[in-house]
Amino acid sequence: MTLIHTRYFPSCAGFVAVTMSVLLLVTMIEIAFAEEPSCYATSFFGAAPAVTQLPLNRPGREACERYVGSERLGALFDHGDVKKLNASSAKVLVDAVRAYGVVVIKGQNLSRAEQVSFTAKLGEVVVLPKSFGGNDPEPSQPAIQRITNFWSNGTWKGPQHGFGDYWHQDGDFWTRPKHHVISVLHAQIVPPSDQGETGFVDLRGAYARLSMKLRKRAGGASVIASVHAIPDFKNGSAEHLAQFPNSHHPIVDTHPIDNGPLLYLGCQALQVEGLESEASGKALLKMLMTHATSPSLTYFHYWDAGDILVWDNVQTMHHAFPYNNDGSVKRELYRTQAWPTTTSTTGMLEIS
Ligand SMILES: O=C(O)CCC(=O)C(=O)O
Repeated sequence: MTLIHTRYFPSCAGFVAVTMSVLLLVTMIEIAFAEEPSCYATSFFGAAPAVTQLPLNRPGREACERYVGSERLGALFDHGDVKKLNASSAKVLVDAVRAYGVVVIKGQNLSRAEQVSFTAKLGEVVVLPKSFGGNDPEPSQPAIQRITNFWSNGTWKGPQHGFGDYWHQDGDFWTRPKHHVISVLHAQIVPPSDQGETGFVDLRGAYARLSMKLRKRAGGASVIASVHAIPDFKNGSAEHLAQFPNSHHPIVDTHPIDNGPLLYLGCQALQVEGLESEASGKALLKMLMTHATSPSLTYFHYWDAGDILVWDNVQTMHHAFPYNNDGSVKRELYRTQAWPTTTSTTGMLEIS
C-alpha cells in the first residue's frame, strides 16, 4: 500500500499542479486580452436579460455630461419606421422594455392615430378618464394624453403648468395586475436640447443595491396608491376619482413577467402601511426614494423631436424636469399606455 502511495501520489500531485498552472496561465491570458469594460455593458439586476441584446442610448457620454448613471435603462431600438412595425419586431420591443426598463426609438413622426395603433402592438391600449389629464383631451383620441404647455386650441397654459414633475410610476392606482402599464411618450416639439429632460430611476437596481437591513424593513411594508393622493390627478372629477379603489403594492415586489425582484415606491405622496406608525412609513419611503434616485440608478433622456420612449412602469419611476416655460418655447409630447399581453413568466411575450 505504502509503495503504491509513494509511487502514484507524486505523479498525481504533479498532474494537478500542471493542470492548475495551465488554468492560471489561460486565465491570465484571458484577463490580459479581455476588452476594456464597455460603457454599454449591461447589468440586469435580476431581470432576465433581453432575448435580443440592444446597445444603450448614450450620445455625448464621452464628455461625461449626460446620461451617466444607470447601467440598464435607455436601450436603443432601431427597426426603422414604427408605423411599419411587424409582430416579430413588436415582440422584440416588448421584451426589450421588460429587460431594459426604458427603450429609446429615434426619428419617428406619428400622428395621434398612428401612435394609438403603434401602442396597440404592445398590448391592450389604456384609456384614462378625461379629467385625469387636466381637462386637456386630444380631440377624438381618448387614449392620448397631451403632455404640453399649450392647450389644444393653441393658447399657453401659463408658467405654473406642470405635469409629471415629481418622481412617480404611471399606473400605480390600478389594482394589481393592471398596475403593469407600459407608457409610450412621443416628442413632436421640444425645448432647447439642454432643457425639459425626462429622468428615469431603475427600481430593479434600487432593490439590488439596498442594504439587507433595509430590505428586511421594507419587506413588511406596502404603499397605498390612492387617486386622491396623486398630484397629476388633482383636477380629476369626483365621479372619475370614485371609479378607482385604493391599490396596495408591497414595497419589496417582483416583476409580473420575469419575477425579478424590485422596489415598488409609487411616489412620495403615497401612504405606507405595515410599519409601527404612519410617520415611520413616510420616513422609510423618503429614505428609499433618496436611495433610488441617486445618480448611479438614474437615466436622463434629453429629447430630440421625433423620439419615442417606451418604458415599463413597474420597474421604473420617471420625472419631467424643468425648461424655460415663459410662453416662447413649446414642449409638445403625446403619451399613450398599454397593458402588456403575456403568456409566460420567462420574459418571452406574445403580442395580442
Ligand atoms: O413630460 C415628461 O417628461 C414626463 C411625463 C410624465 O410624467 C408622464 O407621462 O407620466
